[in-house]
Amino acid sequence: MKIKSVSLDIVCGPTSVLPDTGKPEVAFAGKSNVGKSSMINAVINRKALARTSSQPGKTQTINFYHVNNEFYLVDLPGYGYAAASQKAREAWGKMIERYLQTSPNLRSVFLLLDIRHAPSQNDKMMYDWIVDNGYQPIIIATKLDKIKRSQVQKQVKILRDTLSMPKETKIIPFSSQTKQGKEEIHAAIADAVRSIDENETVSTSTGSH
Ligand SMILES: Nc1nc2c(ncn2[C@@H]2O[C@H](COP(=O)(O)OP(=O)(O)OP(=O)(O)O)[C@@H](O)[C@H]2O)c(=O)[nH]1
Ligand SMILES: [Mg+2]
Repeated sequence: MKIKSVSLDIVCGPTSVLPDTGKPEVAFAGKSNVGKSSMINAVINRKALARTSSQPGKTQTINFYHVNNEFYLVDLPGYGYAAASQKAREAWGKMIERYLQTSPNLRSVFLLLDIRHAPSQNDKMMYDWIVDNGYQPIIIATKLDKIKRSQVQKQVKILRDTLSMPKETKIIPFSSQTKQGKEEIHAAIADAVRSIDENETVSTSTGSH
């Protein structure tokens, strides 16, 4: 995939009206600090268009990056941010839920999981939430550079087993430092963008998507 242009077009907070962009959207979910914004920067070949931080809780809005005037990459705020107030966490949950449930353009949801750790209860909840909304998440196993190459398969299996993922679920090990896995993410995004609109599938086929 060639990145010709990219701009941060839309930023939504908890009280914003969510936009109907009219273009395919691909969203990235995952716990705070897992590397969502870093991954988006790597994927769009920018150093710091998406703001990142070593402190969790950096992204607190839903940010829509317009790529090639063709589709949107959607950076979601991270969950499980311990220092956030109960009220902020609820607002976060409602905002993400509203987006997942109502976006007419969302084609695919990627769930980012740290390759070093077994998924948490929050990860499990997010995974189930994505599935319950009718999407089969693509998993990005982040911070690949932090483990030995010999550990990769074992760690991927832990992710798969802990969340009881079906065999066909794609897991892409990725490092935003070395950019390993970037081409696979590009291909998965391109597939999602080209796919038939999920909502159209509902109305014309079996009723599930
Ligand atoms: N070694 C290494 N560090 C990474 C990688 N990806 C992200 N990081 C670091 O992890 C920290 C968090 O990265 P972010 O991209 O801001 O994480 P986020 O998921 O967007 O976090 P929130 O916005 O809080 O939800 C930063 O210090 C990054 O430099 C990676 O692949 N390898
Ligand atoms: Mg972020």
